[in-house]
Amino acid sequence: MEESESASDKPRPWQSYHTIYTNAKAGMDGVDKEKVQRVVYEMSKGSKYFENEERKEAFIRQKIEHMRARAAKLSAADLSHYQKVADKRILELESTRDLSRIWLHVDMDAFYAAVETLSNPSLKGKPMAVGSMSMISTANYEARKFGVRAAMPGFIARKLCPDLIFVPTDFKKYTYYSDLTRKVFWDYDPNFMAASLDEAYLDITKVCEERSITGAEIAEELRSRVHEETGLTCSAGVAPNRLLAKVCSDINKPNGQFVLPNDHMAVMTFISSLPIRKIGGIGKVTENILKGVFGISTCEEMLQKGSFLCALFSHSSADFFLSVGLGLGGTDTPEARFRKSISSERTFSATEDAALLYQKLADIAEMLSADMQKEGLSGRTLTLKLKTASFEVRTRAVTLQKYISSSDDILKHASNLLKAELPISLRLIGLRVSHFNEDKGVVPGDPTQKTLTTFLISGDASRRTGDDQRSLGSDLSDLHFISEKETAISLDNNETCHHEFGDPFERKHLSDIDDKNCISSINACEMEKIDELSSNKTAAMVNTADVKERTTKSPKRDLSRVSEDDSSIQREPEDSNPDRLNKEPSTSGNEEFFSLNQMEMLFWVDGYKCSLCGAELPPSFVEERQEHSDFHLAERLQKEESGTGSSSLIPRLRIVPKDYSGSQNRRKKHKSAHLPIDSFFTK
Ligand code: TTP
Ligand code: MG
Repeated sequence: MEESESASDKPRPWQSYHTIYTNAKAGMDGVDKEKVQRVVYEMSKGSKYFENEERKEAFIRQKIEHMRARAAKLSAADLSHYQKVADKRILELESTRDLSRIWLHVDMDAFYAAVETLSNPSLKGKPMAVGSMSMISTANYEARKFGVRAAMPGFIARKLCPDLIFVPTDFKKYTYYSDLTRKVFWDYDPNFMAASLDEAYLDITKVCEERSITGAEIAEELRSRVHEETGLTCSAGVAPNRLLAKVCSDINKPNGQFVLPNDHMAVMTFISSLPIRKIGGIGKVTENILKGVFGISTCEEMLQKGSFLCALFSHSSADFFLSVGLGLGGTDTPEARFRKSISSERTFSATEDAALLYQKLADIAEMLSADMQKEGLSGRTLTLKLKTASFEVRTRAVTLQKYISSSDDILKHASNLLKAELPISLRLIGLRVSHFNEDKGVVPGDPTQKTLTTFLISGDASRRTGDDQRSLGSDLSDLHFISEKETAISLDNNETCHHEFGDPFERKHLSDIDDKNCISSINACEMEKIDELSSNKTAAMVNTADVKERTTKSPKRDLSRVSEDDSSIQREPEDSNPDRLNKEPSTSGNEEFFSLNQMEMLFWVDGYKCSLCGAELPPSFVEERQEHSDFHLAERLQKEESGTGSSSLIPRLRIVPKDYSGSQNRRKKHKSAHLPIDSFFTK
């Protein structure tokens, strides 16, 4: 009956209701998109979530109109000028093309779901999702046929697929299997870059050369070795750069691979018809704007519309778009990316003897200081890396007001960072200094995020009960200027590779504009030059005094006040990113400001764990993360207003199949605390 209704001539309001849920992931090609749209529409209609989605849609429409008007105002002379600018830039970018490296991107298939199926083979062939009725982390390929996908509320998924089996998340298991895959990756590239638990970038140039073997052969071999070691399948993409390798790994999912040869023609042909949405960093909003304003649907069209892009977007955004049009992407090796920092680390047998740990720290500080002095370096950001006895990698950082290089200074600040972690059993300690004195970093400001900021802050850490919600950490995720460097955070052994080097070609070109009515954020608007000005004017700033007061409720948050002379907020500047939406006013007197970066850190504990429900979403899942925080806020507002949480958006039941009821307690502890609505808004 539902089907026939959708086929009738009745108005179909859901057709213009686009959420992340209707964006296909691998395995969803044959899905009835309209049906998914309708179910999502009907299930959320009238809810706060729905209202927010509508506001976001309206905002995008307004944005498109606004940009169209600006584009229409460009005179022939303007366009001819910008055409020259674009042509020049295209030539410059083209000259940076490096076809000498072979990159492999590997991504596990339906990772969490596949791991769960390994431990319970009875799930095989049945539609299942990992997560709960409120949110699912992923779905297996059987469930995807129904339109069920990651980051979708479980009750919507269940509506789409009534037989859907829910399995609670078990991060320990995923980490265990992730470690097994990483051991395999290591054999092909010891400097591999892990982007999340289930994906990694490997520079396989050397191994291909050494073994006189093609990228395709390495991909085959690596995939079968991963399968042997784990029983899980993965997919791989091989290409001349990381951006393309990632696109390629999705092409033949699941359990497949796609190779794009290191050949200029092949790259251009590949890119010519590639939909822009396939590119990491181009999400729904960017896609809508590019399509709606300039009619750009494929990567190649970025080049054709170069004059408009150069006229209307900031330099770095225009560069990114033109690079996409040329099929360029990051090719540098991890070693090269270390140039912006200097580090030293030591592995030892696991110990929890604090005195011993301090001694090791002192040795490392000594070595690091010697290296820095050899190179005449001093830096402002100090990062402590720890690997626990159970192989969990954590990083904690502090940005200081003065540059340091002496072992005494390094040790003093490093000790403070370590102290906050004790007691702890460690097998590795590392120290890194970055933000060197020749850097001209400007820390990002807080563009108009009053509402969301306060919401995130009020997601009170002291109420959280997840396993390791230790601190704000050093994690550098800034949803709005995410570059590849941030994609590893503390999930992996190799995470330090990612932190300090902006990769202009893998930046997520997203930003938030939070107009007062919009619960959450809208992406992509940072791209527009005009917004840089307007949002500066309206930037809402949150006094950290207030925040500090709240954070002191949680002893685990003390890292935000490491010492008197430290800047109280953990941040690492992104000097490589010239496209700041807001230049933060210098922090004079007692005034300090929260940037989006810090907001992100507050919401995403350790850079990847949701502070409200414990779901783990690394920064590479930009859209999913945004959707997730939107969802929580809508959920809370909804509950507040309805008193009982009676809306269709808020599931009252948590359905977990009997077999898994044992794990229910574990999930319960992730349930969010409910705060009064006032706490979400700055009065
Ligand atoms: P993905 O690689 O995006 O998804 P997947 O591995 O489940 O499926 P496939 O790659 O075959 O398309 O994400 C990896 C894991 O990250 C996923 O299994 C669960 C987790 N995750 C979330 O928790 N929330 C999310 O929104 C997404 C997208 C992933
Ligand atoms: Mg995957």
